[in-house]
Amino acid sequence: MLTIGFIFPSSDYLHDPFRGDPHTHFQVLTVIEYYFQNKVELHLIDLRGIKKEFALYHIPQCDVFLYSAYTLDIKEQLITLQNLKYHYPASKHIAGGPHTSVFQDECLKYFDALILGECEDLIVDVINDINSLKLQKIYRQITPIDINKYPIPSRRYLPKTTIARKGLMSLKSKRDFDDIYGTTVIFSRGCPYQCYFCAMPQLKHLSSGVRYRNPQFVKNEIEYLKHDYNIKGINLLDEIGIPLNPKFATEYLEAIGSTDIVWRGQCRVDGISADIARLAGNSGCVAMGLGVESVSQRSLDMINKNIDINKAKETIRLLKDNNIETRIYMIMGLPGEPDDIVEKTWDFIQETKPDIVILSLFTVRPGTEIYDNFQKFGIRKLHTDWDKTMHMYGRYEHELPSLTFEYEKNTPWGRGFSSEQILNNYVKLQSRLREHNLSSIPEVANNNQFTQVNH
Ligand code: B12
Repeated sequence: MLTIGFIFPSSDYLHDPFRGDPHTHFQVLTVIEYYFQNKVELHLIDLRGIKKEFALYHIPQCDVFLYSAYTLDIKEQLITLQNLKYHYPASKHIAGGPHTSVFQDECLKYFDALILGECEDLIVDVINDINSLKLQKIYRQITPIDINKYPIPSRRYLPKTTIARKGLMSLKSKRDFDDIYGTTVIFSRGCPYQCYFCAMPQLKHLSSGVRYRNPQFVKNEIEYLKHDYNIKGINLLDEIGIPLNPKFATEYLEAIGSTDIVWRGQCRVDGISADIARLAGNSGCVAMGLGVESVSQRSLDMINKNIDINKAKETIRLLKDNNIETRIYMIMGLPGEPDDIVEKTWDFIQETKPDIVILSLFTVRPGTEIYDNFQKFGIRKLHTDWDKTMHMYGRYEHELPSLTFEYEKNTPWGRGFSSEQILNNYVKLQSRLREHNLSSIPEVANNNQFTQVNH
């Protein structure tokens, strides 16, 4: 029998790594089990909360180790891999995920094989090739798979206590959901947009467009979570939580609504009409995060966000009108920002009155258009210390933000901000948000109920 262990890294840069769940792992392990049943023994090796120096002591011996490589974790993942190779020299180490797609040659120096793109079909070849000692270096899926064809991603690879958690559904305005058990779900793959600051477009060479689970699948997965885990609330991790096509969005929201659950999610500002906002509220949506990103239309245009700032204002109002707690995601340090970005952002916040503002620092990640062509965006220099590509600060009491890039003095839009100025703007705005009880960052370390899973 082949023993396979899928590693989830410590994620120690997160204030609470249990705000999210390892969905890639649930999906991949479920698919392997679906094909190979009792011919494999599967482990989800969850290293969250474990100090990096002790992680190795928690990893069982396996024939094959799997890794989903994210840029922020790559250093830790490679240290784990090297330690495991030392102890289990015959073991095979296979990686997929965003970082491997961007740095294929580099990753092949360490991993025995890479899976690029979706793996539901390829994983069968990979395991068969391991069994017949014919493992190849690269497996690539270039056509999108049908995500409704496979079983519901099973949560049984982790303890029940890890899946059903309190605090995930907490709201700012009322305490009604503090004590209910919640978990996270993801019902879609991909995104049809090409935002220049987002790592997705590069991955889209491998699978384009956005695909959702069908409404019946969505309903079945929620019923499974209710039945097996006593889940009463869910947090949708999809990038576009409400599908953009109004007809499909209606069926989709009705499916969620029919399960009588409360839910929260995140979405673009442009998919929300008055009807959709009403339907979302009626289907149990209690909170929504909106990717506003910037109040500067020039910055929005430069990052190819494809939204009009006036639509952002309208969407905030539509959600609030339907009693949906509205959180907005904002970024400081984007190309194209005017000198008075802090004041302009503050004016926008006062005008639109979101419930919470989740403020991040701009981070240039590999796999993005800005990373590939940074000069076009007025950037003089990029740093490649991947450990520093965390975009939220202030969750640890004494943490000092830093940037991974520097603008030119003279940029295509005029004078570029120095790194110091950007950090000052960020800290100034963050402090003002805190003073007005609008920040997602808790004042007191243990009061973390509003902290988000951030992207
Ligand atoms: C849900 C999600 C999360 C979840 C779950 C992550 C997980 N590891 O399962 C949580 C909330 C935990 C999370 C956290 C973070 N995330 Co996230 N996340 C996503 C999101 C929205 C969907 C990923 C997902 O689960 N999809 C569903 C699964 C089934 O699909 P999949 O991941 O694409 O995997 C399929 C294939 O790619 C392949 N595959 C992938 N890896 C592997 C590995 C092996 C061995 C095999 C065989 C196959 C395989 O098989 C799967 C089935 O086909 C993506 C954006 C996106 N839409 O892809 C961002 C994204 C992956 N996240 C990102 C980031 C930056 C983070 C954080 C670092 C954010 C932060 N600072 O807090 C943390 C990292 C935490 C961690 N250590 O994992 C970036 C990664 C960029 C990069 N270059 O690394 C993305 C691309 C968002 C973005 N637009 O920038 N994330």
